[in-house]
Formats: sequence, structure tokens, C-alpha cells
Amino acid sequence: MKSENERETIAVIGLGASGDAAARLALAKGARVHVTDASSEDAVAARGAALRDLGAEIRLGGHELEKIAAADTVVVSPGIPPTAAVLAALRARGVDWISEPEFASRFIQGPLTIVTGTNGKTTTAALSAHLLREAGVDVALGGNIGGSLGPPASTLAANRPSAERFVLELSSFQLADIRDLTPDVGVMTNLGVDHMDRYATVEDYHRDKRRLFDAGDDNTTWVLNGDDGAVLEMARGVPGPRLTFSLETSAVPGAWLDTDRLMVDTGRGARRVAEAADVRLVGRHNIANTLAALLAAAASGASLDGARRALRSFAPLPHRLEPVGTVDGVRWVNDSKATNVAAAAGALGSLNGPVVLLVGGTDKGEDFGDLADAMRGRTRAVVAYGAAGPRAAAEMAGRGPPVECVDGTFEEVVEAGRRFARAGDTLLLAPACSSFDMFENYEARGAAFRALASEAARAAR
Ligand code: UMA
Repeated sequence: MKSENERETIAVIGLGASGDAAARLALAKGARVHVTDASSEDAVAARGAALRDLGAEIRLGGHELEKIAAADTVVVSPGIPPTAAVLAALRARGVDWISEPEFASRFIQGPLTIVTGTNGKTTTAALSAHLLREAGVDVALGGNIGGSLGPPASTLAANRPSAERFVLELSSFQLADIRDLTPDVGVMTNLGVDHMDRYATVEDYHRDKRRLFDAGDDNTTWVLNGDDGAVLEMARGVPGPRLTFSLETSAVPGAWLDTDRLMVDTGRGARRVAEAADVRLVGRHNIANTLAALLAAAASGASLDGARRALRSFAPLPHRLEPVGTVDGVRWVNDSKATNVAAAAGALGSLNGPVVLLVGGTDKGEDFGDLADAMRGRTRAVVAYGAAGPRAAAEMAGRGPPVECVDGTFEEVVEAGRRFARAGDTLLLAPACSSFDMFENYEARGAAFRALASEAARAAR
């Protein structure tokens, strides 16, 4: 940062979790900070008031282009699409901007693992951090991961700027605007379809994911899903050593599943590091995430000697195939984080026994018919609901199981699901949509499902 009389000016657009964190980091580094948000709703206003007390200039209910364009650095929140009026206007003036993790990375000292992919990135990031911690490495975990699991990258940069290892989960929105951030380890869990409400095409979405590979250098170790052709294709020709993980075949150098053994060979011979039964997470795709996490930890130089114990002590994350109770013999599983069709299909495909599927929410424009394959033979019924409910019901009807469209409260949706379920079934909330039509976010949706499970269990006693 510059001296007091010519302090750097930072403009922060968007005052959600990442804008707040970036502004606080900039203030802590002595910058002059202008923060702006199109909204002036209560939560935004409260954050603005707290930042004003710390010395930031706050502009809510709209963006003042002159102020933003005059800043030395413009930091943009991930939820603001590149088509937003404010960004279009900046682009027209030739003003560039960076994403919040890029800004944070400028103040971080320590090697950086970046985890991305369409699905599984939170589990993989959290599990690799856990494996590292259990191996005695001082780890800082954050980024897109959100909520109670980890802070925004800027909060890490402000509160603990140096660590033996930073593990950041990054979304495509955050990757889109990175510039100099360089991963020491880069993990791509898989590539599917998501965020079709933001991107015009899947290629556009994948172009932002590709930024991970552009950001690496010859020393970046890549951890790649060897079962995912799109990942391998995207990584083709990218410099740097690579490790692959596979559920299908032995992947050397890399990690793979040999019947029920988790095998790793990073170039020093194959070794069995654990059994599938050591993994407490539900579903086969979580074995893939576990293999990725083992490789990410190994690529950071951590010993896998204690991996088996570490895997046993890693509990399912909230809202990710989280078992939340059993009522009248029906297991309730909360996969509220399955906010796209690929994630919901993954959840369905990974469960054994008949499933009653609750699907719906805000329509992101995906084809629900793509769930048909995953449903085949294992779905007792589908309950479609929310804004996307009628379209989901229409696209899933005639694919095998009965489909009921419920136009009612979330409680009524869950009740409809319960009516279909029999003892031994799983009542699965895997909505394949975002939650904003009925809830503040996917966490609130999952919490509502969990609360209904507890209530039903109490009533059944
Ligand atoms: N806004 C403007 N101008 C506009 C448009 C929006 O000012 O033109 C404002 C909104 O009024 C709002 C703010 O921008 O106040 C929104 O910020 P944001 O949507 O970027 O949300 P944050 O609270 O900063 O949270 C973001 C991530 N959210 C998104 O990418 C949508 C969080 O990921 C992340 O945890 C957090 O940064 C910290 O890094 C959540 C998520 O759902 C978990 N991510 C998506 C996913 O995982 O699929 C990508």
C-alpha cells in the first residue's frame, strides 16, 4: 500500500459475505475503501454501517460509476454477473476488475491449493484440509465454501495471512476474474452443467473453470478426475505434473478404488491407504471426492500414514447427503446443496434402495429429463415443487416413477414425499435447483428439512 497521503483506493462492488471481507481486508491494509451495493436491504445496510464505522465510504441502493472507475483496484463480488449494468459500464470505460479471492491472494503468504469443479468441491476442499491438519500441517481453509465451513479468502488474508498451506474452494464466478493468483496444487473434481441462469452456454461456464489451468505454472501439481473426459480434455497440454483419481481403473500416478480398497501411488509404488468403509460420507461419488482429497494432501507433501484415522474422523458435511433422521423406517437425507441436475443425479445414483425424491425450487433452466437415467430402478416417486415444480414434473413424467407436483408450503412438499415412502426407503431432498423462491439460501432449505425430520421423529415416538 502507498504512503498515507497517497493511499491506494479500492472499490468493492457487492456487499455480501465476500464484499464485506474484501472491504475489511482493504481497510486493514490502510487503503481508502469505497463499497457499493445495488441493494439497500437490511442485511446490506447493517454491513454498510459497520464498515462506515471502520472508515469506508458506503454507497447503497445503486452504484456510482465515477467513484468506482476512479479507484486503483476494483473488486467484484462473485454473484454479480459480467452482464450486470455496472460491469458493462466499467468495461465500456476500459476499467478492469478482479475477483475477491484474487484480491485476497495478494496478501497471502503460503502455498495455495485451489479446488474447483461442478460438484464435490466443498467436500474435497474440506476433506483435504482435514487430512492435512491430521498430518500436522498448519492449514487455512476458505473461499466459496461459505457458511460455517470456512470464511471468504479475504478474511483468511486479514486474520491469518501466513499458513503452511491455504486451501481455497473457488467457484467459476470467482475464477473468472483472477489475474496473478497461482495455485501450487490445482484440483478439478469434475465438469458438468451448472449455473445456466448465468451463462448462455455450457462452454461459457467451462471457459471460466478453465481459468484454473491458465492460472498455474510449470510447478503446479494438478489433481484430475480420470473418469471425466471433459476434465482430461480441458487439462490437455497444460504444463505441470498431474495426478489422476478414478473409480474405474488404476490411475498411476494417482489414486483409485480397487474393489473396496483406496489405493494411492504418487510415483513411489502402490499402497493401500484405507478401505471404502473408513469413509463416513454417503455415496460412491464421495469415494471419488475422497481420492481427490487424498491426492491433494499428498501433493502438498503431507504424509498419508494417518489417512485412515483421519477419514474415520471426518463427518458428513451439512446439506451434502447428510443423514438427518429415520422415521417409521424411512431414512431422511438432506442434500440441499444439490442445486443442479448433475448433483441431484449424483445423489440419486449413489444411494442404494428405493428413493422418494423431492425436487424443485428456483428454475435455473436445466433439463430435468437428465435425471431420468439416475432415477431408473431406484426411485419410488418424485415430488416436484416450487417455481420449477411444474416444468420439472412435466419433464420427469412418464420416466418410470409416479411424479406429483405440489403447489404448497415446503412442509406440504415433505408430507407428500412421506406419503409415498415405505420402510427401508430414503426420503431424499436433492432439489436440483437453487432455493431462492422459498428460502434465503440452500442452508435455510436444508435446515427446514432437518427440522421437519426432527419433528416427525418426535411425533413418531
Ligand atoms: N449486487 C450488486 N450489484 C449487482 C448485483 C448484485 O451490488 O449488479 C449485490 C447484491 O445486492 C448482494 C451482493 O451483490 O448484496 C451479492 O454478493 P454475492 O452474490 O457475490 O454473495 P456473497 O454473499 O458475497 O457470497 C459469495 C458466494 N456467492 C455466490 O457466488 C453467489 C458464496 O458462495 C461464497 O461463500 C462467498 O462469496 C465467499 O466467498 C455461495 C454459493 O452459493 C456458497 N456459491 C455458488 C456455488 O457454490 O454454486 C457459486
